[in-house]
Amino acid sequence: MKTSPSLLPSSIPTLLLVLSIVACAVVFLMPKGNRLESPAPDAPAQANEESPERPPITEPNGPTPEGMVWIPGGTFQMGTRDFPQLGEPNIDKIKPDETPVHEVTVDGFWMDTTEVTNAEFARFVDATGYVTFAEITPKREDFIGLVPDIAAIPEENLVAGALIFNEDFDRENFVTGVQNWEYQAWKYQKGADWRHPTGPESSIEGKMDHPVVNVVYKDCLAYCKWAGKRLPTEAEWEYACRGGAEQQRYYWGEELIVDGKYQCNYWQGDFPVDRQNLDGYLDSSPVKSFPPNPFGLYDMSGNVWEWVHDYYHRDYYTFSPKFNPQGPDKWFDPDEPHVEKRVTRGGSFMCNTNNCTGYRNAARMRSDVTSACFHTGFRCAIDTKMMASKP
Ligand SMILES: [Ca+2]
Ligand SMILES: [Ca+2]
Repeated sequence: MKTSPSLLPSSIPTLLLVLSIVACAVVFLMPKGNRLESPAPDAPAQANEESPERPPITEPNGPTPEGMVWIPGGTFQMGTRDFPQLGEPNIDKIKPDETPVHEVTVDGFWMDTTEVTNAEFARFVDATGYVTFAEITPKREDFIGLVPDIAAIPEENLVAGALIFNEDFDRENFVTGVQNWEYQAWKYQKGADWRHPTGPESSIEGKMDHPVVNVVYKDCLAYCKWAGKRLPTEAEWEYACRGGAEQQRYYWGEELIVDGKYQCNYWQGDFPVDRQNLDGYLDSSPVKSFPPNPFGLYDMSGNVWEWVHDYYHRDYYTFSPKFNPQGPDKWFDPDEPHVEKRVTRGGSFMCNTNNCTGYRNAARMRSDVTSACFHTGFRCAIDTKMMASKP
Protein backbone atom coordinates (compact mmCIF):
# COMPACT_ATOMS: atom_id res chain seq x y z
CA MET A 1 0.00 0.00 0.00
CA LYS A 2 1.13 3.52 -0.72
CA THR A 3 1.62 6.16 1.88
CA SER A 4 -1.66 7.16 3.40
CA PRO A 5 -2.92 10.67 4.02
CA SER A 6 -3.96 11.55 7.51
CA LEU A 7 -7.65 11.81 6.75
CA LEU A 8 -9.81 9.63 8.87
CA PRO A 9 -13.07 7.90 8.12
CA SER A 10 -15.43 9.28 10.68
CA SER A 11 -17.48 11.55 8.48
CA ILE A 12 -18.12 9.09 5.75
CA PRO A 13 -21.70 9.16 4.56
CA THR A 14 -21.71 12.29 2.45
CA LEU A 15 -18.73 11.16 0.49
CA LEU A 16 -20.00 7.62 0.12
CA LEU A 17 -23.19 9.02 -1.25
CA VAL A 18 -21.52 11.35 -3.72
CA LEU A 19 -18.95 8.82 -4.86
CA SER A 20 -21.60 6.23 -5.31
CA ILE A 21 -23.71 8.44 -7.48
CA VAL A 22 -20.77 9.52 -9.57
CA ALA A 23 -19.86 5.90 -10.08
CA CYS A 24 -23.48 4.99 -10.85
CA ALA A 25 -23.02 2.13 -8.46
CA VAL A 26 -24.95 1.26 -5.35
CA VAL A 27 -26.07 4.41 -3.62
CA PHE A 28 -25.34 4.61 0.06
CA LEU A 29 -27.56 7.04 1.80
CA MET A 30 -27.34 8.77 5.09
CA PRO A 31 -30.04 11.16 6.20
CA LYS A 32 -29.00 14.69 6.90
CA GLY A 33 -31.10 16.29 9.55
CA ASN A 34 -30.86 19.99 10.19
CA ARG A 35 -28.05 20.52 7.74
CA LEU A 36 -27.15 24.15 7.28
CA GLU A 37 -26.81 25.62 3.85
CA SER A 38 -23.62 27.58 4.09
CA PRO A 39 -20.17 26.70 5.30
CA ALA A 40 -18.91 28.28 8.46
CA PRO A 41 -16.09 30.78 8.04
CA ASP A 42 -13.18 30.85 10.41
CA ALA A 43 -14.67 31.64 13.75
CA PRO A 44 -13.33 34.50 15.81
CA ALA A 45 -12.18 33.94 19.33
CA GLN A 46 -15.09 33.83 21.68
CA ALA A 47 -15.12 35.74 24.90
CA ASN A 48 -14.60 33.87 28.11
CA GLU A 49 -17.64 33.87 30.30
CA GLU A 50 -15.53 33.65 33.40
CA SER A 51 -12.38 35.39 34.45
CA PRO A 52 -9.27 33.32 33.88
CA GLU A 53 -7.84 34.94 36.97
CA ARG A 54 -9.57 32.77 39.53
CA PRO A 55 -8.11 29.35 40.29
CA PRO A 56 -9.89 26.34 38.86
CA ILE A 57 -12.32 24.37 40.99
CA THR A 58 -10.48 21.42 42.47
CA GLU A 59 -12.86 20.21 45.19
CA PRO A 60 -16.19 18.50 44.51
CA ASN A 61 -19.36 20.11 45.91
CA GLY A 62 -21.27 16.88 46.28
CA PRO A 63 -20.99 13.12 46.42
CA THR A 64 -19.56 11.31 43.45
CA PRO A 65 -22.43 9.92 41.37
CA GLU A 66 -22.42 6.18 40.77
CA GLY A 67 -20.29 5.15 37.85
CA MET A 68 -18.40 8.44 37.75
CA VAL A 69 -15.10 9.78 39.02
CA TRP A 70 -14.15 13.28 40.17
CA ILE A 71 -11.61 14.96 37.91
CA PRO A 72 -9.97 17.76 39.95
CA GLY A 73 -9.59 20.96 37.92
CA GLY A 74 -6.19 22.12 36.77
CA THR A 75 -4.03 23.46 34.01
CA PHE A 76 -2.45 21.43 31.24
CA GLN A 77 -0.82 21.64 27.84
CA MET A 78 -3.52 20.79 25.29
CA GLY A 79 -2.56 19.46 21.88
CA THR A 80 0.85 18.20 20.84
CA ARG A 81 4.26 19.72 20.30
CA ASP A 82 5.41 16.66 18.38
CA PHE A 83 4.17 17.71 14.94
CA PRO A 84 7.07 16.79 12.63
CA GLN A 85 9.26 19.42 11.03
CA LEU A 86 9.44 19.59 7.25
CA GLY A 87 11.16 16.47 5.96
CA GLU A 88 10.70 14.49 9.15
CA PRO A 89 8.59 11.34 9.03
CA ASN A 90 5.14 11.63 10.59
CA ILE A 91 5.24 8.31 12.37
CA ASP A 92 2.31 9.10 14.66
CA LYS A 93 0.15 10.47 11.82
CA ILE A 94 -0.24 13.73 13.73
CA LYS A 95 -2.55 16.23 12.06
CA PRO A 96 -2.09 20.00 12.03
CA ASP A 97 -5.32 20.45 13.98
CA GLU A 98 -3.58 19.06 17.06
CA THR A 99 -1.37 22.14 17.11
CA PRO A 100 -0.31 24.52 18.46
CA VAL A 101 0.06 23.12 21.93
CA HIS A 102 -1.51 25.66 24.28
CA GLU A 103 -2.18 26.06 27.98
CA VAL A 104 -5.72 25.35 29.10
CA THR A 105 -7.32 25.43 32.53
CA VAL A 106 -10.48 23.49 33.30
CA ASP A 107 -12.64 23.41 36.39
CA GLY A 108 -13.12 20.11 38.17
CA PHE A 109 -15.99 17.89 37.06
CA TRP A 110 -17.25 14.33 37.24
CA MET A 111 -16.82 12.00 34.33
CA ASP A 112 -18.29 8.59 33.54
CA THR A 113 -15.66 5.97 34.28
CA THR A 114 -16.66 4.09 31.13
CA GLU A 115 -18.26 4.69 27.78
CA VAL A 116 -22.07 4.56 28.03
CA THR A 117 -22.91 0.88 27.71
CA ASN A 118 -25.70 -0.88 25.86
CA ALA A 119 -27.25 -1.71 29.23
CA GLU A 120 -27.31 1.95 30.24
CA PHE A 121 -28.64 3.08 26.88
CA ALA A 122 -31.33 0.40 26.99
CA ARG A 123 -32.51 1.76 30.36
CA PHE A 124 -32.78 5.20 28.80
CA VAL A 125 -34.74 3.90 25.80
CA ASP A 126 -37.01 1.80 28.01
CA ALA A 127 -37.77 4.81 30.20
CA THR A 128 -38.36 7.32 27.43
CA GLY A 129 -39.26 5.44 24.26
CA TYR A 130 -36.52 7.36 22.50
CA VAL A 131 -35.84 6.43 18.86
CA THR A 132 -32.28 7.03 17.65
CA PHE A 133 -31.40 8.79 14.43
CA ALA A 134 -30.16 5.59 12.75
CA GLU A 135 -33.56 3.97 13.29
CA ILE A 136 -35.49 6.65 11.41
CA THR A 137 -36.10 6.23 7.68
CA PRO A 138 -34.67 9.24 5.84
CA LYS A 139 -36.80 11.36 3.54
CA ARG A 140 -35.83 12.30 0.01
CA GLU A 141 -35.84 15.97 1.01
CA ASP A 142 -33.10 15.30 3.55
CA PHE A 143 -30.65 15.12 0.64
CA ILE A 144 -31.37 18.47 -0.94
CA GLY A 145 -28.04 20.07 -1.70
CA LEU A 146 -26.15 16.84 -1.20
CA VAL A 147 -26.86 15.12 -4.50
CA PRO A 148 -27.38 16.65 -7.94
CA ASP A 149 -30.94 15.33 -8.25
CA ILE A 150 -32.82 13.99 -5.27
CA ALA A 151 -35.44 12.52 -7.63
CA ALA A 152 -32.77 10.14 -8.92
CA ILE A 153 -32.31 8.49 -5.54
CA PRO A 154 -33.77 4.98 -5.77
CA GLU A 155 -36.65 4.49 -3.36
CA GLU A 156 -35.08 1.30 -2.02
CA ASN A 157 -32.09 3.27 -0.82
CA LEU A 158 -34.13 5.52 1.45
CA VAL A 159 -33.66 3.27 4.41
CA ALA A 160 -32.52 3.62 7.99
CA GLY A 161 -29.03 2.43 8.78
CA ALA A 162 -25.51 3.23 9.89
CA LEU A 163 -21.92 3.06 8.73
CA ILE A 164 -19.91 -0.09 9.25
CA PHE A 165 -16.71 -1.71 8.06
CA ASN A 166 -17.12 -3.35 4.67
CA GLU A 167 -15.57 -6.80 5.08
CA ASP A 168 -16.00 -7.36 1.35
CA PHE A 169 -14.33 -4.20 0.10
CA ASP A 170 -12.68 -4.45 -3.30
CA ARG A 171 -9.18 -5.60 -2.40
CA GLU A 172 -8.10 -5.90 -6.03
CA ASN A 173 -8.84 -2.29 -6.93
CA PHE A 174 -8.17 -0.80 -3.53
CA VAL A 175 -6.05 2.32 -3.78
CA THR A 176 -4.41 4.43 -1.12
CA GLY A 177 -2.76 7.80 -1.39
CA VAL A 178 -5.90 9.49 -2.66
CA GLN A 179 -8.13 11.71 -0.59
CA ASN A 180 -10.45 9.79 1.69
CA TRP A 181 -9.12 6.45 0.48
CA GLU A 182 -10.33 4.82 3.69
CA TYR A 183 -13.93 5.21 2.59
CA GLN A 184 -13.46 2.33 0.19
CA ALA A 185 -13.51 0.02 3.18
CA TRP A 186 -16.74 1.36 4.66
CA LYS A 187 -20.36 0.94 3.71
CA TYR A 188 -23.76 2.22 4.69
CA GLN A 189 -25.54 -0.77 6.20
CA LYS A 190 -29.31 -0.90 6.10
CA GLY A 191 -30.77 -1.84 9.44
CA ALA A 192 -27.65 -1.12 11.46
CA ASP A 193 -28.52 0.73 14.66
CA TRP A 194 -27.64 0.60 18.35
CA ARG A 195 -29.45 -2.71 18.85
CA HIS A 196 -27.93 -4.13 15.65
CA PRO A 197 -24.35 -2.86 15.55
CA THR A 198 -23.41 -4.28 12.14
CA GLY A 199 -26.84 -4.81 10.57
CA PRO A 200 -30.17 -6.52 11.09
CA GLU A 201 -28.58 -9.94 11.55
CA SER A 202 -26.42 -8.72 14.43
CA SER A 203 -27.52 -8.01 17.98
CA ILE A 204 -26.30 -6.76 21.34
CA GLU A 205 -27.25 -9.98 23.08
CA GLY A 206 -24.34 -10.86 25.34
CA LYS A 207 -22.90 -7.38 24.72
CA MET A 208 -24.77 -5.34 27.30
CA ASP A 209 -21.47 -4.30 28.88
CA HIS A 210 -20.11 -3.08 25.53
CA PRO A 211 -20.32 0.60 24.63
CA VAL A 212 -23.43 1.68 22.77
CA VAL A 213 -22.64 2.56 19.14
CA ASN A 214 -24.39 3.93 16.06
CA VAL A 215 -25.54 6.97 18.02
CA VAL A 216 -25.35 10.47 16.55
CA TYR A 217 -24.64 13.68 18.40
CA LYS A 218 -28.25 14.51 19.21
CA ASP A 219 -28.85 10.97 20.48
CA CYS A 220 -26.09 11.62 23.01
CA LEU A 221 -27.72 14.88 24.06
CA ALA A 222 -31.04 13.11 24.60
CA TYR A 223 -29.38 10.49 26.78
CA CYS A 224 -27.50 13.16 28.73
CA LYS A 225 -30.69 15.11 29.41
CA TRP A 226 -32.39 11.99 30.72
CA ALA A 227 -29.39 11.10 32.89
CA GLY A 228 -28.96 14.64 34.27
CA LYS A 229 -25.55 14.88 32.69
CA ARG A 230 -23.91 16.52 29.68
CA LEU A 231 -21.21 15.77 27.15
CA PRO A 232 -17.71 16.77 28.25
CA THR A 233 -16.05 19.59 26.36
CA GLU A 234 -13.08 18.65 24.22
CA ALA A 235 -10.73 20.32 26.71
CA GLU A 236 -12.27 18.46 29.63
CA TRP A 237 -12.01 15.24 27.68
CA GLU A 238 -8.32 15.65 26.84
CA TYR A 239 -7.46 16.85 30.34
CA ALA A 240 -9.21 13.83 31.83
CA CYS A 241 -7.64 11.50 29.28
CA ARG A 242 -4.09 12.61 30.03
CA GLY A 243 -4.60 11.80 33.69
CA GLY A 244 -2.09 14.41 34.82
CA ALA A 245 0.78 13.30 32.57
CA GLU A 246 1.95 16.27 30.52
CA GLN A 247 2.64 15.83 26.80
CA GLN A 248 2.74 12.08 26.97
CA ARG A 249 1.81 10.15 23.83
CA TYR A 250 -0.54 7.78 25.68
CA TYR A 251 -1.90 7.99 29.20
CA TRP A 252 0.12 4.93 30.13
CA GLY A 253 3.40 6.19 28.64
CA GLU A 254 5.20 6.58 25.33
CA GLU A 255 4.98 3.05 23.94
CA LEU A 256 1.78 1.57 22.55
CA ILE A 257 2.43 -1.90 23.98
CA VAL A 258 3.85 -2.28 27.48
CA ASP A 259 5.71 -5.49 28.40
CA GLY A 260 3.92 -7.29 25.62
CA LYS A 261 0.50 -6.24 26.95
CA TYR A 262 -2.03 -4.26 24.95
CA GLN A 263 -3.23 -1.15 26.76
CA CYS A 264 -6.32 -0.42 24.70
CA ASN A 265 -8.59 -1.89 22.04
CA TYR A 266 -7.39 -0.88 18.58
CA TRP A 267 -6.71 -2.49 15.18
CA GLN A 268 -3.55 -4.54 14.73
CA GLY A 269 -2.20 -4.95 11.20
CA ASP A 270 -2.37 -2.65 8.19
CA PHE A 271 -5.79 -1.04 7.81
CA PRO A 272 -7.91 -2.24 6.07
CA VAL A 273 -6.33 -5.26 4.42
CA ASP A 274 -4.84 -6.97 7.45
CA ARG A 275 -7.24 -7.27 10.39
CA GLN A 276 -5.45 -9.06 13.19
CA ASN A 277 -6.90 -9.80 16.56
CA LEU A 278 -3.91 -9.57 18.86
CA ASP A 279 -5.55 -7.52 21.61
CA GLY A 280 -8.47 -9.94 21.90
CA TYR A 281 -11.19 -7.91 20.16
CA LEU A 282 -11.91 -7.37 16.48
CA ASP A 283 -14.65 -4.89 17.23
CA SER A 284 -15.87 -3.41 20.50
CA SER A 285 -14.82 -4.87 23.84
CA PRO A 286 -16.63 -4.91 27.17
CA VAL A 287 -15.86 -1.66 28.97
CA LYS A 288 -13.04 -2.02 31.53
CA SER A 289 -11.31 -4.72 29.47
CA PHE A 290 -8.07 -2.69 29.55
CA PRO A 291 -6.29 -0.83 32.37
CA PRO A 292 -7.72 2.54 33.46
CA ASN A 293 -5.86 5.83 33.25
CA PRO A 294 -4.51 7.56 36.39
CA PHE A 295 -7.92 9.17 37.04
CA GLY A 296 -9.62 5.77 36.95
CA LEU A 297 -11.20 6.25 33.51
CA TYR A 298 -11.45 3.24 31.21
CA ASP A 299 -11.15 3.05 27.42
CA MET A 300 -10.31 6.73 26.98
CA SER A 301 -8.02 5.33 24.31
CA GLY A 302 -9.63 2.96 21.87
CA ASN A 303 -12.72 0.78 22.00
CA VAL A 304 -15.10 3.38 20.53
CA TRP A 305 -14.77 7.05 19.55
CA GLU A 306 -16.53 9.39 21.96
CA TRP A 307 -18.63 12.39 21.00
CA VAL A 308 -17.75 15.54 22.91
CA HIS A 309 -19.57 18.87 23.14
CA ASP A 310 -17.45 21.03 20.84
CA TYR A 311 -17.91 21.92 17.22
CA TYR A 312 -14.93 20.82 15.17
CA HIS A 313 -12.75 23.64 13.89
CA ARG A 314 -9.42 22.79 12.32
CA ASP A 315 -7.73 25.91 13.68
CA TYR A 316 -9.43 26.09 17.06
CA TYR A 317 -6.18 25.75 18.98
CA THR A 318 -4.99 29.04 17.48
CA PHE A 319 -7.78 31.04 19.13
CA SER A 320 -9.17 28.84 21.89
CA PRO A 321 -9.67 30.66 25.19
CA LYS A 322 -7.49 29.51 28.02
CA PHE A 323 -10.16 28.99 30.65
CA ASN A 324 -12.85 26.30 30.27
CA PRO A 325 -12.95 26.45 26.45
CA GLN A 326 -16.33 25.42 25.08
CA GLY A 327 -15.35 24.99 21.44
CA PRO A 328 -15.79 27.44 18.55
CA ASP A 329 -19.12 29.07 17.74
CA LYS A 330 -19.18 27.32 14.35
CA TRP A 331 -17.58 24.31 12.79
CA PHE A 332 -14.87 24.43 10.14
CA ASP A 333 -13.48 21.49 8.22
CA PRO A 334 -11.87 22.66 4.97
CA ASP A 335 -12.27 19.21 3.43
CA GLU A 336 -16.06 19.23 3.86
CA PRO A 337 -16.99 22.81 4.75
CA HIS A 338 -20.74 22.29 4.33
CA VAL A 339 -20.93 19.37 6.72
CA GLU A 340 -21.76 20.22 10.32
CA LYS A 341 -19.16 18.55 12.46
CA ARG A 342 -18.47 18.00 16.12
CA VAL A 343 -15.38 16.53 17.69
CA THR A 344 -14.97 12.90 18.64
CA ARG A 345 -12.02 11.72 20.70
CA GLY A 346 -10.04 8.69 21.75
CA GLY A 347 -9.96 6.46 18.69
CA SER A 348 -11.62 3.10 18.30
CA PHE A 349 -11.17 -0.56 17.48
CA MET A 350 -10.78 0.62 13.86
CA CYS A 351 -7.72 2.79 14.61
CA ASN A 352 -4.28 1.51 13.84
CA THR A 353 -0.67 2.54 13.52
CA ASN A 354 -0.64 2.94 9.72
CA ASN A 355 -3.60 5.23 9.47
CA CYS A 356 -5.48 6.78 12.32
CA THR A 357 -3.68 6.58 15.70
CA GLY A 358 -6.76 8.14 17.26
CA TYR A 359 -5.88 6.52 20.57
CA ARG A 360 -3.14 9.10 21.19
CA ASN A 361 -3.89 11.64 23.94
CA ALA A 362 -3.79 14.57 21.50
CA ALA A 363 -5.56 13.00 18.53
CA ARG A 364 -8.74 14.73 17.30
CA MET A 365 -11.48 13.58 14.95
CA ARG A 366 -14.09 15.55 12.99
CA SER A 367 -17.43 13.82 12.80
CA ASP A 368 -20.57 14.60 10.84
CA VAL A 369 -23.24 15.20 13.48
CA THR A 370 -25.64 12.94 11.60
CA SER A 371 -23.21 10.06 11.08
CA ALA A 372 -24.15 6.96 13.01
CA CYS A 373 -21.06 4.75 13.04
CA PHE A 374 -20.48 1.31 14.47
CA HIS A 375 -17.27 2.51 16.14
CA THR A 376 -18.62 5.65 17.82
CA GLY A 377 -20.30 6.13 21.20
CA PHE A 378 -19.91 8.59 24.08
CA ARG A 379 -19.55 9.16 27.81
CA CYS A 380 -20.96 11.90 30.02
CA ALA A 381 -19.89 14.54 32.51
CA ILE A 382 -21.42 16.53 35.38
CA ASP A 383 -19.99 19.87 36.52
CA THR A 384 -20.26 21.60 39.87
CA LYS A 385 -22.99 23.98 38.66
CA MET A 386 -25.10 21.00 37.66
CA MET A 387 -24.39 19.34 40.98
CA ALA A 388 -25.37 22.49 42.87
CA SER A 389 -28.73 22.60 41.10
CA LYS A 390 -29.56 18.97 41.78
CA PRO A 391 -32.61 18.59 44.01
CA1 LIG B 1 -8.86 -4.75 18.74
CA1 LIG C 1 -13.16 5.20 23.97
